[in-house]
Amino acid sequence: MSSDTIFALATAPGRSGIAIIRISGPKTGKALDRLGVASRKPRVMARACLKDPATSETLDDGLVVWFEGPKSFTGEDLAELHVHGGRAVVEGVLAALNSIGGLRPAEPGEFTRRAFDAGKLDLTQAEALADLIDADTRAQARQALRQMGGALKTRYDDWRDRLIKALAHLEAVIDFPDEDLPVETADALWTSVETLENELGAHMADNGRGERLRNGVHVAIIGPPNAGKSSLLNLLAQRDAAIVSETAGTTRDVIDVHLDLDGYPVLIADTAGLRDTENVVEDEGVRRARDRAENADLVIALFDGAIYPERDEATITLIDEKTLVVINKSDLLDQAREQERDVEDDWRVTHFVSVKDGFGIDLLIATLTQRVAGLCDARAEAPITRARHRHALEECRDAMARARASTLPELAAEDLRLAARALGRLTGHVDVEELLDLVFRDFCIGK
Ligand SMILES: Nc1nc2c(ncn2[C@@H]2O[C@H](COP(=O)(O)OP(=O)(O)OP(=O)(O)O)[C@@H](O)[C@H]2O)c(=O)[nH]1
Ligand SMILES: [Mg+2]
Repeated sequence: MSSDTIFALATAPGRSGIAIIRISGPKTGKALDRLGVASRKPRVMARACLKDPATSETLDDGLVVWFEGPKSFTGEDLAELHVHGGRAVVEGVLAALNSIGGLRPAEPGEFTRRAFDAGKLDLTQAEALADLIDADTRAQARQALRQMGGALKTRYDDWRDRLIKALAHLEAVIDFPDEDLPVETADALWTSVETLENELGAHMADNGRGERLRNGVHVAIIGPPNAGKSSLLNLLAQRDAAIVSETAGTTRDVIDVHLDLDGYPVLIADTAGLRDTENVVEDEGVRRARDRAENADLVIALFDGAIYPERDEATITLIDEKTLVVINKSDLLDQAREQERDVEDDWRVTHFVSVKDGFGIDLLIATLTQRVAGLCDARAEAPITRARHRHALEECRDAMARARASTLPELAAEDLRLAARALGRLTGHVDVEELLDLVFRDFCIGK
């Protein structure tokens, strides 16, 4: 473990009421001495006048908390300086810390890395901490908090323990073929591997809920030109994100907007109206629109009510289970047309709306929210939140399947070892070095 003492601004840079500077490492106490901070009562905030070690000039009148290792986030001696969040104050204190021998600015994610090295958290918890800091919506924060509390760690550790136990049994069978091992040892071990495989399979068959909640649900608005797609996007975004005009073919690029639907993160895309065109730019827009529709979790197919019941074939062909069919401009539909809509069931119309007068919009948002929640709703248990987890779990499952199918016990043992190692990589138990950089790279300085 590194013996450097590190420091960094832990709060966002820029002006603020309060800024927090964190120091961690063996020289933390010395750093406090040099700043003129006397209090060493653990986990108690103390008022302190911070002085420049070189000039004794007052840098700030703030608060300091001292955490004596190992009872700290990093497991080392650690202090937090709560100072006034002006640029001059923060820079003054950071410069003062930098002037103290044995102290250096922290690398991105270094505090959390030290917490990991000290065994304060495993990799899934470190990732959850990053997710919590990045969480934009309540549901994302809830998921991150649950994972940070060890929901994934507990499960993966348990699986790994059971695999290692099965491996130990198998090795006993290999090493002592002539001993009087209970006959059921071999049977029991394979039953337990099969049970594990099933549990793993169930955990993986989560339809990507956790990853979706972490990344946001992708929704695409598609439809013929002039249907009001951009108007709908602007209404949902509550701002003029996309240009609206009566000219068909206005939107060319895909325009993405982030929405928070009842705590669920959504990335909604406005796209170019679908039509055949000679214009190369518009044609590229149409290609991108189709591409988005294909890759989206949910699609809103928006039709132009001004020409209803005439329908746009290009859009109709894209309708599938993930599509909400919406007719816009219902303000233009007369009574007769409204009755007609009841017969048109092959359209699979779910909503008539008018972006212009707001008709049906609340219901559309409610349906959208419900569908979004259904796609990423976290059940009580913790779902997989990253592709990294999924890859390791796949590797583990495949290795277990190979082990069970193997006719040579020695080969089966090797596969069980690989399976356990895959789980170990998830939590950071074995083979972690190359992974650590990957995981901590996403952190910013001060975490
Ligand atoms: N009457 C009526 N007009 C609407 C409604 N919604 C949109 N419009 C109008 O329809 C026209 C086209 O709207 P846009 O939002 O630009 O349509 P679009 O689907 O994005 O069109 P493209 O980008 O060309 O594919 C504009 O003049 C809007 O003001 C509505 O509910 N009722
Ligand atoms: Mg548009």
